[in-house]
Amino acid sequence: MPEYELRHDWRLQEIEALFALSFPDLLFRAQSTHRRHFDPNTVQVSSLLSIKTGACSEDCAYCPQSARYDTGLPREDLLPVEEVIAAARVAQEQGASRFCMGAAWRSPRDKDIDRVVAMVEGVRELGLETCMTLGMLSDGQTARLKEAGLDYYNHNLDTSEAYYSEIITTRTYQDRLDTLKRVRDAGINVCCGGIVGMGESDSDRSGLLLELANLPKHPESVPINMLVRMEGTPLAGDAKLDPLVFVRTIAVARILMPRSYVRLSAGRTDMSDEMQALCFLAGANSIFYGEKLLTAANPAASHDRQLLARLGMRMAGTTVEYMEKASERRGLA
Ligand code: SAM
Ligand code: DTB
Ligand code: SF4
Repeated sequence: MPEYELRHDWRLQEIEALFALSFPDLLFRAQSTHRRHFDPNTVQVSSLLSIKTGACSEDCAYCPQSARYDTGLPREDLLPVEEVIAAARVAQEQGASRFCMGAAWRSPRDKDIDRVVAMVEGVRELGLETCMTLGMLSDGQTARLKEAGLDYYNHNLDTSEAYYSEIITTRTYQDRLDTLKRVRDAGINVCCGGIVGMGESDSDRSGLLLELANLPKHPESVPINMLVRMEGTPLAGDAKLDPLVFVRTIAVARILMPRSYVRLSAGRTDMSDEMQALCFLAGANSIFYGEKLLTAANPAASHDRQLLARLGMRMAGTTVEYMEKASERRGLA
């Protein structure tokens, strides 16, 4: 692979220039990059479960789980481990290869970690990859999660540093970067991306991708979420982003982070099949799969299977190597 492809020294103007390419030029470049590193017809699928819902102390303007907004969302305490394992089993039967568990916390309390660790161990035992998103972590917590065998930790930068304070005031951009560093240093794979369609400028979208691409190591997984305008949140009435700008954002992410999985994440219920096909062409190679994200709707699993079939694409199975490890753990090898 040419060295220039894994850069960590991007300048904002260069990224803005990629966004400014003609749509055919941008998509051709993104698809060419994609093909050098991935099978362009395969999509990794992850399923999500909210393991603790609502009543969150933070003020993220997009989020229905913040205690500050009246969104009518029922709150739920940390789920029992068996309930989480049962949901993971269903996701696996539907074809998911990774199970992502999300909690509406600013950061977990140490006393929550024992149960969270049991969830990671139980889901791994099924032969699924594991991902958690629990907010900010301490060094001790990342060590516990690593020891439990957590594969990925999701913690998003959400937007550019410049626009961040318009969206969240209860924790800083630097707090997020600090957690990402702890996760990376603990040897857990990083899942980090953001949200577009929150009223940010073109330059903010470039700024978000600049931060991601210039991290010391590219995140293994980069979720690009389209804002889901949730009733009762400050952003509920925001104008819809031009779908072609969303596709461009995916394409630029693919060019900047050639070896990362770029996930076409939240917001797919508002996207046509054709728009999603364009996102795959632009280099997206991962989706959230299953009827629900954390609290918002997601396309039906059967619809996604049909869409991939219509496109002649397929879901990536859990890697053989991973399945072998799982059966070894279960003493079946
Ligand atoms: N509380 C933890 C945190 O904030 O890190 C973990 C869960 S939080 C819901 C995970 C991510 O979901 C957020 O960082 C944000 O990027 C995404 N998200 C939340 N609400 C969203 C919405 N309405 N539309 C799109 N993405 C959303
Ligand atoms: C991510 O980037 N998107 C997912 C996952 N990481 C945790 C969450 C999307 C949440 C959409 C709104 C909801 O379901 O509440
Ligand atoms: Fe809480 Fe996470 Fe929602 Fe922010 S995004 S309000 S931290 S659940």
